[in-house]
Amino acid sequence: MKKRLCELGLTDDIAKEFENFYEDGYLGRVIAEYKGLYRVATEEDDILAKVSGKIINTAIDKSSYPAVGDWVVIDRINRNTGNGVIHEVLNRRSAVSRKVAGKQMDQQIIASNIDTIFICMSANNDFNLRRLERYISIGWNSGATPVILLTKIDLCEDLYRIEREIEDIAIGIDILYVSSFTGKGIEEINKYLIPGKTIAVIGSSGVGKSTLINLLLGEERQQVNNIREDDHKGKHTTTHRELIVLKDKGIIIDTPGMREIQFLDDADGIEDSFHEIIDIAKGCKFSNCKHDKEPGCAVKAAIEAGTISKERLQSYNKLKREVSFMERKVDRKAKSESKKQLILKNKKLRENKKR
Ligand SMILES: Nc1nc2c(ncn2[C@@H]2O[C@H](COP(=O)(O)OP(=O)(O)OP(=O)(O)O)[C@@H](O)[C@H]2O)c(=O)[nH]1
Ligand SMILES: [Mg+2]
Ligand SMILES: [Zn+2]
Repeated sequence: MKKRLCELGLTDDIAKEFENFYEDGYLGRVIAEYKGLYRVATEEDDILAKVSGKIINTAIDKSSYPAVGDWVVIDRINRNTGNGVIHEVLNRRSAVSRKVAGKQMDQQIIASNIDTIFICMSANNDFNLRRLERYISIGWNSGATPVILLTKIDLCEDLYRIEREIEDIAIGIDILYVSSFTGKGIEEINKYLIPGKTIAVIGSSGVGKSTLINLLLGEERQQVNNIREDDHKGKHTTTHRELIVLKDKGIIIDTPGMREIQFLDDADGIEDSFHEIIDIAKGCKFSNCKHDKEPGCAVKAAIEAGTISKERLQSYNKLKREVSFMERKVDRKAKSESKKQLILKNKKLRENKKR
């Protein structure tokens, strides 16, 4: 197999998909995304590329466009002749995505074909358990394995309390406690850095994602915020997603901090991150129990018994409400759009079959 593409995470599976379907074109991986332009790494070179007219014309939504981490078919492997053209996006094996509410509901791919997601949250005053729950549900949704990285532990005075709190909500997830400043916990990260495997680093702005990546890289490659901690609020230092190959340590994707407002999780992710509530709810008398005032509610009983916290249930209910609100909104939009999309989708399927 190709050496450089292997360093970029090429698997037999992807090589096979590429060979079965395409006779023209070359295989590459999207390593950065700018406005309307992508940087694609190929066996020979990194090329700037646009998407083909066909991709634009058959796009169903944002997620039909290439994203960082995607394996794509491109028309050249070196930059001898201007910008390249991306003709196809291979099936995504996994993807971190979020629903974005703009003019219309849209699915945005943050990073694709990833094996592990580092969910970063700082252990200082920004620590927020409810936000962490949201990130975890995005994590489970992706199809990759979420790992929690509690960052900046040098700034934390009561790590013990935070540890207890996280362990309660992050059932079945590895938790690492790190500081890029003191180097504490950084060793532990190594076991996740595996050649050919891709890690996406997500988390709010300013939690130290890029600082950590620079430390793992051993060079100051990613720009980090150098202003004093308190002045930094609200600014995004990393402005675009970028895939970086760590020598012999796999592949890592840096992302700009997400704004909370854009968290619109999928129902599935919520079910995964609150599975202890779902389990307990199986014991409720009514199958459609809202765990509010219904008699025979097992969840309420569990709260009284102290098995789960009241806040945890509130946060679960809140997320569920948001999701159903959004689904209704999307539903209305989808109805008017669905016919058009179905036609396009069928057309795309037919074209793929023909190849
Ligand atoms: N005390 C302390 N500060 C840190 C640590 N890691 C990063 N910082 C500081 O936190 C600030 C933000 O770090 P960045 O790496 O730019 O954060 P980011 O998550 O990449 O932020 P965005 O790119 O905006 O999403 C910088 O001032 C860093 O110096 C740490 O382990 N301890
Ligand atoms: Mg950054
Ligand atoms: Zn109930």
